[in-house]
Formats: sequence, structure tokens, C-alpha cells
Amino acid sequence: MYQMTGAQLIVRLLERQGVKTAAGIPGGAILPLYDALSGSVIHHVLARHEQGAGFMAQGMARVSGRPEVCFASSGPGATNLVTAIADARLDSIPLVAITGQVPLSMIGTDAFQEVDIYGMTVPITKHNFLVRSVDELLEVIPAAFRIAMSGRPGPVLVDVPKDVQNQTIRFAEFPPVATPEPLPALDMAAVEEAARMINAAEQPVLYLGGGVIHAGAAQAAVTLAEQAGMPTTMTLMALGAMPVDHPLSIGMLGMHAARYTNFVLEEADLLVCVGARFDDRAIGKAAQFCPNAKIVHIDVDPSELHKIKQAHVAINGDVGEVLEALLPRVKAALRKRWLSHVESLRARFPVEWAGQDDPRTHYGLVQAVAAALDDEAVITTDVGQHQMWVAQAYPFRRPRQWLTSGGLGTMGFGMPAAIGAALADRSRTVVCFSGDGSFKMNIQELATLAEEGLNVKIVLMNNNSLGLVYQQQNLFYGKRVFASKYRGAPDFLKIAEGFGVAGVDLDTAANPRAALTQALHAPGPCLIHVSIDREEFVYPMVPPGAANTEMIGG
Ligand SMILES: Cc1ncc(C[n+]2csc(CCOP(=O)(O)OP(=O)(O)O)c2C)c(N)n1
Repeated sequence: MYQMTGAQLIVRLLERQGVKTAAGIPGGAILPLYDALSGSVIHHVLARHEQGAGFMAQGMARVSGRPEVCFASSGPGATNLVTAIADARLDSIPLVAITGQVPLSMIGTDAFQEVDIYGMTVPITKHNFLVRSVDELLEVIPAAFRIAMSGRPGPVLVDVPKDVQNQTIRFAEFPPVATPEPLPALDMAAVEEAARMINAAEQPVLYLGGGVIHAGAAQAAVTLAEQAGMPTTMTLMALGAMPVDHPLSIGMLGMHAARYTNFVLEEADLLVCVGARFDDRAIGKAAQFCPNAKIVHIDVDPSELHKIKQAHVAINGDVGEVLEALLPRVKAALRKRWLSHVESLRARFPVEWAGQDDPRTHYGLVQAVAAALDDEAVITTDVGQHQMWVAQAYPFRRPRQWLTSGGLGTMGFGMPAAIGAALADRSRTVVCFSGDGSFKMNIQELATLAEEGLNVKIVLMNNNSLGLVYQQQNLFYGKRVFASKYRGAPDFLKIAEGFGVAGVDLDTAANPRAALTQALHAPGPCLIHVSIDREEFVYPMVPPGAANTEMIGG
């Protein structure tokens, strides 16, 4: 017979689940859990803001592919987690958020630091729990992990009242360690039909989404592309699924794609969509996306099928399993005519990265960082122009090399996610490309970074503005620039120094390339500061609401 408190039980269940590291901030309503955590093998990372803790857990999960854990206290602690949870939901990241709550008898009394975090997170979690007795924990904690990792991954919140944490439980056996639930059997008739359509197509395109990365199916997707001679495009979330320099890669599609990529899609007669969801940033105006193509849609989440585009064949299942089932049924094809047409479009609309030889320009900086690192490095970004420049110009070559907030587009994601990535695998160099607007949204996590001594390099692309907003106002609001240029200009290097993080200023470096390389290779955290011309915009660009073929610039 085991006997322990609810708090101790939670910690034991997390340990049994294989949790090695978790991030959070304590407070009154979660102190029993923290007390139990103090005696655990789990490494607790003390974030400086709960949103930072949520993104650290996300960073770990995006690298490991496993559910990772964050903690917050009740009330403001819990509400500070909300953005990171919503972000995990939109990018399908397995996350288990555990919050403290006021004692059961006080719920509903507007007690100190009481919020209904259960109610608030209903629409942004895959599932959530309010635990009402210590006995429930035996089921709820494993269930949280099982739900987070089964099928389409996502965030689960477990709200645990303080008295439940303090209750004593006696039990005979620990529940089994949670594993993903099996998926329904594949519809083999649909697989056969998809294979027939691929074999019959003359101008097929493979369209890969983040689901390919989550499912560990990148290699199978590349094999399918090679076998069937299919040019392959990737969403922002799928970058790295096929190496960018693979001859069949036509790069990212959508709002900031290369021109030729969107033109290739325009001419497709079959679109094989794998683990992607026809997001508006990827497809532009839905009615005009791939106007001539039949659609095969493969997704683990049945609610994505036919949601935005009616599929001719829809297959619900693990995308890796579906691809393995398709491969023996898909004929080897060279598709010389189609591929040479794709090449002619590529040659007609060449991708050029202006200033690419100068590490003090936006593209040049991205390429100089890439040149200094190997493919083992992990790259995170914040949200804005810098995010799109990195997506366009960084040569991603492997799954989970690239962590970005795609669905929610959350400024402040980059640095705590980079901390999480480094916590998940301390052997890797992690680079966070940030903008000066985004960086300030979780700048306090420099303290956490310094404390943990992680190998995280922040490349701060400083245009002293909310660049992407400034760009939109210039292009679509008659150049009426409002609330997007900063008047103050903080000294980021001094701020970093104040937090105990070393810095390098490429603006003043005699040899910026050498200084960059040295900073990237020196162990430990570092802030690499570069001024970027505010008038540099992200091109090409599909104007909001337009079709992908109506790109401007570039
Ligand atoms: C939390 C949050 N607030 C507001 C926005 C809207 N937004 C998108 S990009 C952007 C500007 C980003 O500025 P910065 O981080 O400096 O990057 P830059 O575009 O200059 O590269 C803003 C305000 C957002 N995405 N996230």
C-alpha cells in the first residue's frame, strides 16, 4: 500500500511519465505541489513570467515530440499561462499545464486569486480537468498525458485545488504510464483511391504541414515525393520536413512564399495534402487556391477534413501510417515534363536574397548564421518580419530544427521556446531570431537563461519598430504610420549585461562575420545585436484577403 499526499502523487506520476524538466512559478495555491517537487528528480526551471514557463515547456515539446509540463499558481499565475496554452493548441503541441486552485470549498466565492481557469481554457485546450478529490489524480494525470499525445497533439490543463494537493491518499498500485491511444484502422479503399489519383495525375504537388513533423513522417513524405516525382511545398510549420535543397522542394507556400511556388500550385492538377489544414496564411483566398487541382487530404484529425477545402479523397489516420500504406501502391514516375516546367518557373522567378553577402542586412544575417552552424542547431523565432525572413532564407534540412509560433503568431515566443529547446537537449546550439518588439515581450527570461547557463544565442534584428505593422501600414493603410515606430531605443546589450548575459554588437564590430561566428561558437548564452533598416520589407507578399497568385514585390 502506498500513502502520500495529492501533491506527492502528482510529482510521482510525472516522474513515472518520464518528465525530466518542468518550468513554472510557485504561488500560494500551488505551494503543496512545489513542496513535493523540491524532493523530486525533476529539474524545475524557475521562469520569470508564467507565459515564459509555458513557452519553455512548448520549446521542450517541440524538440522532444513528447508532452512537457509547466506549472502556475491560481489566479494571475494561471491567466499568464493562457497565451502559451492557446499557442500550443493552434500549433498542435503536446503540453500539460498544471495549475493550483483555491480550496474546493472556496471555489465560486471570489476568493483571493480565484479565477475559473477551467472555464477560460475550455476553448483553447484539447481537454481540461478540475480535480475534485485526491483519488481522481490517479486517473487524471495519466489521462492528461494520454490526451496531449494521442492523435493530433495538443495542450491539456489540470487545475488542482490546494486542499486536493494536501489530501492524503492510500492506494495499492500506480496506474500504468500513459501511452498514445491507438488510432482507428485506415480506410484502405480511400488509400487505394488516393494512390490511383496520384498515379493518374500529370501535375501533382505534395503539400506538407506540421502534422508530418509531429507524426515523425518526414522521411516517408520525402520517399513518396521521390517515388512519384512530386514537387513538394511546405507550410511554415513543416519547414525542414524535406531539406530545402532537395531537388523536389519548392519551399514554403503562401503569404511570403517565393513567387514560383505559388505559381506551381496554381497549375497543379492534384494536391496531396499531408498533415496540413489549409490555413489562410498558406492558401490565401481559399476559392482561388489550386483552382485546377483535385485534392487528397490526409490528416489525423477528422475535423480538418473538408473543413476549408472539399477533398476528393479524405483519409483519416496517422499520416506516417497512411504514407507507408500509400508507398507500395504509388507507381515510380519521373514526371519529366512537369518537373521541367516547375524548373522553368523557378528559373523565370528566381529567388534572390538581397544583401546576402553582408551579415548586417536581414537576409545576409540569416544566411551568415546558417553558414556558421550545422543542421544540428535548433532555430526559434519571434513573430514579425524577422520570422518571415528566417522562414524564407534559412536552409532548414531536418524536422524539429525550426520552432516558430505559426498559428497564434505570438510575439514573445522566441526566447523562452529557445530556452525550452536547450533544456530538452543541452548538446545543441539554439539560436533565437528576434525582433526588438517581440524580444521585449518576454525579455525577463534573460534571467532564467543566465541562471540555467544554456547555449542559447539571441540574434536581435533591431529596426526599432514593430516592423511587420510598419510594413502593413506603409503598404495597405496609405503610409499612415501610427503606433509602430518606437521613440525610445533601449540599449539591449546593457540590458543583457544586467541580466548576466554576454553581448556582441555587429553594428560596431570590425569584422561582423567573424564576430558573429565567434559569438555563435562560444559556450553559454549570448545576445547578438544587429541594426536592421526599417525600410526593409518582407517580399513577396500576398495582400490580406487576396489570392496567392496576386503577390506583390519580390
Ligand atoms: C502578442 C502579440 N501582439 C501583437 C501582435 C501583432 N504583431 C505582429 S508582428 C508585430 C510586430 C513585431 O515586431 P518585432 O518583434 O520588432 O519584429 P519585426 O517585424 O520588426 O521583425 C506585431 C505587433 C502579435 N503578433 N503578437
